[in-house]
Amino acid sequence: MAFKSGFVALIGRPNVGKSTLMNYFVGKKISIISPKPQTTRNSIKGILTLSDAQIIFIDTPGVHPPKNKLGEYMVKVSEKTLKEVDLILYIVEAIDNGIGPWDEAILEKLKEVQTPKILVLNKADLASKENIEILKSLFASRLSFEFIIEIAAINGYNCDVLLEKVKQLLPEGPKYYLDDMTTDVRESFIVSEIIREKILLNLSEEVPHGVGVSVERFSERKNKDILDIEATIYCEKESHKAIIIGKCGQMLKKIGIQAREELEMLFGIKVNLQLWVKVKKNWRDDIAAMKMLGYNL
Ligand code: GDP
Ligand code: MG
Ligand code: K
Repeated sequence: MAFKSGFVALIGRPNVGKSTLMNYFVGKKISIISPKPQTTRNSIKGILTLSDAQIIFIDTPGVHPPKNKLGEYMVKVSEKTLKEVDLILYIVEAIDNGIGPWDEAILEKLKEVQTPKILVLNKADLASKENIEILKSLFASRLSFEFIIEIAAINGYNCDVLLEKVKQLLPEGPKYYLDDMTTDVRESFIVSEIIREKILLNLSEEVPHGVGVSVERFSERKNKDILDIEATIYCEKESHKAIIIGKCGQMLKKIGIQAREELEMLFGIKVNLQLWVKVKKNWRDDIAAMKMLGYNL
């Protein structure tokens, strides 16, 4: 069978379980890739590579749509994205009793695009069979879906069935991302480059050249809209360490604030950034150290 691949947009109002579903499919491989400006800004991609398919999930429009701001969310669910992806997973809650204003707005938007759509009734673990059937026919009467399926992203119920449907609807295509190109490398590289840039911006030239940044932690806090990032700035001399830290830690604080602001814009989520400074002589000559510092050798 031919290899299939494609981009799948996850849409739905806040808290329906978009991130939980993407995490279920992609697990630890979840990635936040440097967005191309204009197009996929703030969208989070999770890449699932299987033997016969590669599925790139896009949690659109951002990791965390502004809560209770329907208008803003709908503006960000760009028609362009919905038209460009290969498949739309529209997620609602199986416990819903009817179609609320968020879903009315989403349905309106979806009417305008020809992209194949699957309606996913998530949180089936909390819903009655009757309610699931009522919702299925209610939504089917409003819009045509390729499939309608109930799942529970929290425990994986029916998720394998959903995955099969997704694969079925994807076009034949190439592997857009290499298997072994772990996306963690990409995201930590982006983070280290941003921190390095802020060091360069704030310090005289001789210090930044001897500086490398290693990202030790990059994780989204469970059920919170916060990304925890911990990184160590390596430099070659004690005197450089003192300069980077600055008087009473002022310089490091400034670098940290600037880096954090940029990371928050990039990832579209609040960032808790912790920075350390360590001396490691001749780190640039040391391949192992380079790898540790995020250079993909
Ligand atoms: P998002 O805003 O659409 O990304 O929603 P999240 O993935 O952040 O999930 C919102 C909340 O719903 C979290 O507390 C999840 O643990 C919970 N949740 C997600 N999927 C399920 C499910 O299948 N069953 C139950 N009971 N809870 C779920
Ligand atoms: Mg989410
Ligand atoms: K979260």
